[in-house]
Amino acid sequence: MMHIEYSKCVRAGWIAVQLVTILSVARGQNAMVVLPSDQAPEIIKKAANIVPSPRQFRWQELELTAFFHFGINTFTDREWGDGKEDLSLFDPKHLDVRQWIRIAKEAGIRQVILTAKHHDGFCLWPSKYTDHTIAHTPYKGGHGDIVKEFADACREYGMGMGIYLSPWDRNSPAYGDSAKYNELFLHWLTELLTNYGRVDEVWFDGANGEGPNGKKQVYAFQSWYHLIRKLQPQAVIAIMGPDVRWVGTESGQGRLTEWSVLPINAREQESVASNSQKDQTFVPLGDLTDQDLGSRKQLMQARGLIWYPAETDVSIRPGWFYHAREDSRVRSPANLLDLYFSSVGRNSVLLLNIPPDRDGLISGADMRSLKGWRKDMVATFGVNFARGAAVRGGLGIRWAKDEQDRVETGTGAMADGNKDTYWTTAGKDTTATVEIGLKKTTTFDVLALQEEIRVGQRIESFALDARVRGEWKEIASGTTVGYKRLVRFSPVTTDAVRLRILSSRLNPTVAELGLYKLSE
Ligand code: FUL
Ligand code: CA
Repeated sequence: MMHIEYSKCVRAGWIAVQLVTILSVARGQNAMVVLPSDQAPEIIKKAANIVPSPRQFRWQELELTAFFHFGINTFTDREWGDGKEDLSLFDPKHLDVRQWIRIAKEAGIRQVILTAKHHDGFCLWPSKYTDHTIAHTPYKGGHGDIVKEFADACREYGMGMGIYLSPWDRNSPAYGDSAKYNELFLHWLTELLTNYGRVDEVWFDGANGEGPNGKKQVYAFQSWYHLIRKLQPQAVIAIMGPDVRWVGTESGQGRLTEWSVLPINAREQESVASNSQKDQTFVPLGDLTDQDLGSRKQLMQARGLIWYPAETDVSIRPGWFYHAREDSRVRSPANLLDLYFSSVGRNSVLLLNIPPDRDGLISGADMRSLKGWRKDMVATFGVNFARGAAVRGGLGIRWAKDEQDRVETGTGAMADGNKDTYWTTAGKDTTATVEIGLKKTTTFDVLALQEEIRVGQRIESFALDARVRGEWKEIASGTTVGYKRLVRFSPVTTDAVRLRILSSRLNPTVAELGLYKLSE
């Protein structure tokens, strides 16, 4: 998949120089300015208080999202179309979008994204602004609208709805005439964001394969973001956008240390300060494919800090589009479970691509894998052996939007099955040792930790011990937690564990601690 490799590089390099706009800075907490006079402790404290915007938080909690790559490439057997395809090839005879959504839903997926237009410029909706659309295909005699079918099915199944709209366009004659194309792009966005109901995610790809002699198009991202905020304010703008960042690889492997708070290099620091309630433009420091994006060392170089969480996009097959030759190379249920551990379990959201075939259906192999995966997920995470445990040390709090409305709930908040209650240290302690008495002796091999990220991401290092024959024995450890951290280890049988928080940026929180047993 050489072109996928290529797109990766392009996207990574592009992000490094891309300006990210921070719109609607929520009371200075979704983004903060670092002053030249701020010393290390002040910078760390600021980082520990940066929180997700409501739209970012909603997205983070979804955990599992899916991509449907479907378009003219499905019929030409290609990954990147050149925009010159014969549209009479597009003829999915048994297309059933409800089947896609039902299968995704049964797999535990909560939001889905459709490639409304890929790099070939072919629109799955009958846009008024180009002829290169579904209206010029045999599908439903030219009266089809797959974006509409998709939106309707999402609504029917209570599924979040997202749109992928490729900035790179190999068909549009306007492409390369920057002002003209940017205008056109606004028309496409307006159609997609006004005619189909609620949209929850807009995904802008960074891929651009134009060679040295190719057309040079400068994208007017700022105006696109403004339009999205105006038409669908709840939608997160992902990848080439300010709300969600690319994890930096298409392997499905997130970083073992993943910070959602990143340093940025404000273009003009004074203007950030004076415009903190308005739209502001920031430059993320460095390359977003780097291993270390948010450590203390990185933060020291920051002129600003933002909440910019990672999304892990990966395909269930080698390619993004369906190819019959890959039917035997669909990821197994065990492999999908591994993906869950290496994405969601590493403070990221999983975006799993499931490409419909030429009939317009999710094919059998993919369906079977997804079913098997779901079964394993339920078997593993159905019962939390720590639920209702006695937690010794610290205190418990019910999260409230307004700081003054916080209510103490008792330390059991750490494992009460409620993500709105959390455990924290008394006072300003940044380390802690907490004994957790289980209700009965059990065998488990997975630790799940979740921070209350609505107060910030803070934990830098932790370990878990089990009491075995009267002695504490370390069984798991890790660095960052964030929204969720999963650690697997050899099965342990005990009735008591001890969580040691070894380092954090401010008093740490644990919204939920889970102990699980992988299914055999
Ligand atoms: C890449 C694109 O070039 C691929 O075709 C695919 O859409 C993937 C999700 O992003 O950059
Ligand atoms: Ca809780």
